[in-house]
Amino acid sequence: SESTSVNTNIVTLTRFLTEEQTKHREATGDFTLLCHALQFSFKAISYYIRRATLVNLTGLAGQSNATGDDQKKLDVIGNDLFISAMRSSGKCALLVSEEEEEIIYFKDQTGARYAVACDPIDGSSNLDAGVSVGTIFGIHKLADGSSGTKEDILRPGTELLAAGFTMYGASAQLVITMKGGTVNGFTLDNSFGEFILTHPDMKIPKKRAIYSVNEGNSLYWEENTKAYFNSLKHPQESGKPYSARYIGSMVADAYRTLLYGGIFAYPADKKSPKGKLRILYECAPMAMVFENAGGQAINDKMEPMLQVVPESIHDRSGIYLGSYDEVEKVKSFHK
Ligand code: P6P
Repeated sequence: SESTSVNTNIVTLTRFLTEEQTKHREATGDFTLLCHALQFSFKAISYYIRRATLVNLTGLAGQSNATGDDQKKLDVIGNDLFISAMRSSGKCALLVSEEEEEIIYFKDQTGARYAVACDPIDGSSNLDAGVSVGTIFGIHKLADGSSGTKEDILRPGTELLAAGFTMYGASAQLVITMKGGTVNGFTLDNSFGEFILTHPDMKIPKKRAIYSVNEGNSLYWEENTKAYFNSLKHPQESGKPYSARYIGSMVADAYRTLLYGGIFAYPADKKSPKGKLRILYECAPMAMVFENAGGQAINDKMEPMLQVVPESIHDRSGIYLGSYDEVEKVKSFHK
């Protein structure tokens, strides 16, 4: 028969999760079922985002969420979709959402062993402009004997079982990593509604002259932060200064940084002394992805982001996230 270039060894996310499960002999399959509910919510959110402009779902929903942002209709839909997917999985004991002031406890889920933190549509202020937004998530396992309390989610990122994000760009791109594992990228193939493994074992380049920060905050930065960013604007050994790339949607800025290398930063400053980005569903999940991809993530005190323990469910932190050598350069300015 003539040779065909068709790839018949297609690894779907479903198959990937099954293979992961077989690696853990003690696995009950609960984590796999939770991840299937997760992937359903990404497919559903992706569907609504693509239809938003058509069905005029953009614009304000007239409510405001936990963190005081104006809530857009899609935020509400994304949040509701995510909550119902977690509830129906039967495996989620409690959920922290950027859109919910308080923890959601699924008390009727007897035997549920997981606590999930998520930002259902991060970067949503960009939605009306058609800029890529995303869902960021982190999964913790309940402490032995716990039926699910706040203490089960106010944990350092080092204890995360899995974390990742889905960016709704030209196609839906899912990046997921498990504790001690590699980072794997999947692309949603709408023709048969499956996430296909397209970026196996992602590794972030060791360095790259790209920096990503909101320069509009520079008046409020600490002196050593200013000195660091100013140093990037002068010719480096290459003879050229760094390039600036800032989208203002963390998932999009993070995905580009993961693929191309460079540094993403949202430093704490005099305006936001604890930083802007939230630990549970922005900083910690992204830190786990970048660390497992060979990069680094630190806070303003130059401590590993994954060791930071949130004081409350919407607690914030400054963050530097990116290539290994680029984060080392940040540290050299903050001794
Ligand atoms: P700024 C979006 O609102 C978000 O939470 C992140 O997605 C993004 O990185 C950051 O805030 C952008 O903040 O102050 O630069 O607009």
